[in-house]
Amino acid sequence: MNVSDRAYALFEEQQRARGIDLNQVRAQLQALAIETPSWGYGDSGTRFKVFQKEGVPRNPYEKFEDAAQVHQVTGLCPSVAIHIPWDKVDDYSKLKSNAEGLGLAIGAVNPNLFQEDEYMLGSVTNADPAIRRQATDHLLACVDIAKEIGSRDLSLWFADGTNYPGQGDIRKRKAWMFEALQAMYKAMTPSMRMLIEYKFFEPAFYHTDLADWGMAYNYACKLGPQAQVLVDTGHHAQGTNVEHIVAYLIDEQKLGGFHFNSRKYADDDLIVGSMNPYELFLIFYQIVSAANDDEAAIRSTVNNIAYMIDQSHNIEQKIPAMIRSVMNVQTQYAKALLVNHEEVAEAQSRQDVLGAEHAVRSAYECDVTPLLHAVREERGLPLDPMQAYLSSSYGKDILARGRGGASW
Ligand code: AFD
Ligand code: MN
Ligand code: MN
Repeated sequence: MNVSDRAYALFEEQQRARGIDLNQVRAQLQALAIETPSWGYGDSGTRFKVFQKEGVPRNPYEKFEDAAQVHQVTGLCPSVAIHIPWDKVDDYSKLKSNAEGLGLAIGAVNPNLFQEDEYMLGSVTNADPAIRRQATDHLLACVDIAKEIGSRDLSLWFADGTNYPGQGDIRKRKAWMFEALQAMYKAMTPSMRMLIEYKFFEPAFYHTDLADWGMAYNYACKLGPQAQVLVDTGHHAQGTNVEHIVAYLIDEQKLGGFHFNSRKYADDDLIVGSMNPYELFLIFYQIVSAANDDEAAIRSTVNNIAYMIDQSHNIEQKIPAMIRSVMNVQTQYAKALLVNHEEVAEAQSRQDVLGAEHAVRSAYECDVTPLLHAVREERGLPLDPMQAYLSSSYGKDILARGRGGASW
């Protein structure tokens, strides 16, 4: 037995003692897929400056090439989300077949309604009907793109909001938002989903038209079963119990997807799991526990959650930052799969507060390295994806692209 086999055998024994069957855990880990965003590979910055880096993709095709590197070493990222018009191309079927050639699929289509000058005072909520029409037409154009490339999910985030009391009519804007969403919803095919994202601040600071999960949930309910809520982990006030929101939305069959990132103060582009890995673990604990629910509809909600990264890295190397991010997600998911739910339930029924807390925390405290190695080995993936990427020549080769690549 070599070292890694010995480590795995020991791990398996420890988990057996905790009542965990690793065969099931391994199958669940093999099924994990995390979408990466095309905009995470381009140049980005703060609101003060977009930094131009050497080697950044110059077009959507090159963004997919970089994304393929992340998938190649991690085996976790078979699809890439696109942002329109940032990833606008003449021929979407060509973009699709190119992606397929790289072993990738095009994932969620993200309409962009915050780039044009017209949208300064709002897009779908603008007081000018012509601007609202323009914004709605863009949403409809994105449905057509999704049809052409066979994407299931349309992810919607709006920069709409106001900076001053009285600047806009909040109730009118609410109705206008619904009108636009409804027009889009009606244009979708039965297999498509609309994922509605919320954010309580930025770029508007007095009010945001879609400020929290309750507003997103309300629109999703009014629209119908193909509309669900997207939880961007960085879009909450400090101290918000995100896993509670997750559990609640799953229970209402309204959780459609995640944008993973980490938010320290106001920015949400930091690497997921870098600052608060326990929160990420607790989010997955809720998901894993719902995955075992008696009700089929709850299980199906969980099985259809779209896991996506939403990060644009400014000071990090872009491809390694994406690798780090998806590995952090995989690690916390692996730990959550080690929770013994019977032990938790028994402690809960005894009203044993510390016993229940221990049952959850003890899974987090397991070192899952041997498990992740085994899962990677099973698929012929490098045991250390980061090291595999860094020791390849890809990072150096792309420097030939020069500076001044695509930016958001
Ligand atoms: C911005 C928003 C939001 C959105 C993303 C892509 O904060 O997270 O998902 O752009 O549109 O980062
Ligand atoms: Mn987001
Ligand atoms: Mn964001």
